[in-house]
Amino acid sequence: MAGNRTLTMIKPDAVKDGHIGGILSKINEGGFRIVAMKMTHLTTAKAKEFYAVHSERPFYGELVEFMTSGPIVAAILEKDNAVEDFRKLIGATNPAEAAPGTIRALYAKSIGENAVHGSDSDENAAIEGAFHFGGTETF
Ligand code: FUP
Repeated sequence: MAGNRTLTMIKPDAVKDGHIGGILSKINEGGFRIVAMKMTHLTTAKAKEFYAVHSERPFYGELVEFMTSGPIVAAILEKDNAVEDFRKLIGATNPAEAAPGTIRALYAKSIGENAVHGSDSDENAAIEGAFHFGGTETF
C-alpha cells in the first residue's frame, strides 16, 4: 500500500523570492494536509547529511552551498499516495522540463535552484521527516 506522507522543503531561492505563500497554496489546492512545518536554516553539516546520497555527484558542493544560502521551510504533507502525487505536483527536477502549472514550472529558476524538494520514496519520506521533525512536532 502506498504511504500517505512525504517531506517537502521550500528551498532558499523560493523563500528569498517571496514564494512561500504561492507554494503553500499549490500544496493546499493539491489536497495535501500539512502535519508538520518549520522555517529553518540548514547548517553545512545538516545539508551534507540530507543529500549524502548525492555525495559523489559533481553538483554536490554547489547543492550544499545553495541549500545553506538562506532559510528554508520544511514540512511533512499527508495525502493518499503522497510521495507520487507530490512529485507530480512539483514537476521534473529541471524546470525547463516541468509540466505547465507544476510548482517548479511556476517558481524554479534552474535544475540546481529548483524551488522545492519532494521525497522520492515512502522509505525516504520517513527518513527525511524524522531528519527535520521530532515526534512532538508532527500532528
Ligand atoms: P529531485 O528528486 O527531483 O529533487 O532530484 P534529484 O534527487 O535528482 O536531485 C536532488 C537535487 O540535486 C535537486 F533538487 C537539485 C540538485 N541537482 C543539481 O543541482 N544538478 C543536477 O544535475 C541534478 C540535481
